[in-house]
Amino acid sequence: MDWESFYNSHSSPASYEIIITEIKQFISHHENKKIVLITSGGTTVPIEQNTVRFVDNFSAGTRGSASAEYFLDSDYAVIFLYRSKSLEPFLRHFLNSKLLDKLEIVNNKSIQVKEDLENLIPVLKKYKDAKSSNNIISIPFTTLVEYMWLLRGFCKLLNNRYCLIYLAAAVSDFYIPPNEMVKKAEHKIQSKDGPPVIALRMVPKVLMAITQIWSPKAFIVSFKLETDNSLLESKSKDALIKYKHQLVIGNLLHTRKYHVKLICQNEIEDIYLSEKDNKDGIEIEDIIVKKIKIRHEVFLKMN
Ligand code: 9Z3
Repeated sequence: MDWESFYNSHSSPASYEIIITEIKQFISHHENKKIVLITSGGTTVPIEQNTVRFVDNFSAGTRGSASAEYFLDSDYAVIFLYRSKSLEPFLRHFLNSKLLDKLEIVNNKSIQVKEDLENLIPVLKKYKDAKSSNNIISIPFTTLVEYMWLLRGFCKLLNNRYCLIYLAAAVSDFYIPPNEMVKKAEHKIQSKDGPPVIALRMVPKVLMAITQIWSPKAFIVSFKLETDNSLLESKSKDALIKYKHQLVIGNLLHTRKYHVKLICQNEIEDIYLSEKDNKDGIEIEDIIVKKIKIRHEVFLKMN
């Protein structure tokens, strides 16, 4: 199925028009600022109409949410399109610090911080600054179809060289077309009928539409996730040749927090996070975003 037929056969998510209006307003509010669209987390593909079960793509949302914080530090306005309940910028630090154990109830009336949370003050400050200056807008998705609609809608609004599109979400390559799903499973599939045979179809590659039709003026960064190191460079380069965008970030599932490859037409740059950096609390996304910022600036000068 091509991407046009995909959109024709799947209706837009609830509140789609309202969300698009919000994003339009956000973009016009930041007319003179660089804007980054970050996608984050994994998509789900329901296997039943009334969904109890679904096929999910792995991603905690660390890459996307951490990158969002560093793009804000680098003076970008951020559109954060993320999988509902995956990690969010700033909030992720609180989830990691056993927050509930550090709070106590006072006189059954209020909540007091029992232990030191001072290390989170800079995070909270940055969150408050980003909110009060309206520098970040977060939009959740759950299913592949919601993601596809929102991605297309946002990309069409971001056809500008000041915009950066950073596709960190883990998007399913496979799905079940709605007409096939209805026939098989209008209601929850019953186990007494034995194991269902489910035929998954290919999801159309929308990267071509982003780079060629929806946002050809933007600086576009895609991610390539592999588990086999011997495929990472070649598949990333294939993507660059096919989609003609600016950068692929290659990573392997098990080393993604410590090593990535920035792959463009004529060079490959390895980024490693040293053990010392890791101990000092430095995140690889900080390095990635600094490097991308420089490349985006060069792109702006050249265009
Ligand atoms: C990535 O490769 C991300 O870096 C991760 C981040 C999903 C590995 P976490 O959120 O993980 O920190 O837990 N994202 C892109 C994955 C993807 O589906 N890429 C497609 C592919 O590899 C191309 S669009 O074919």
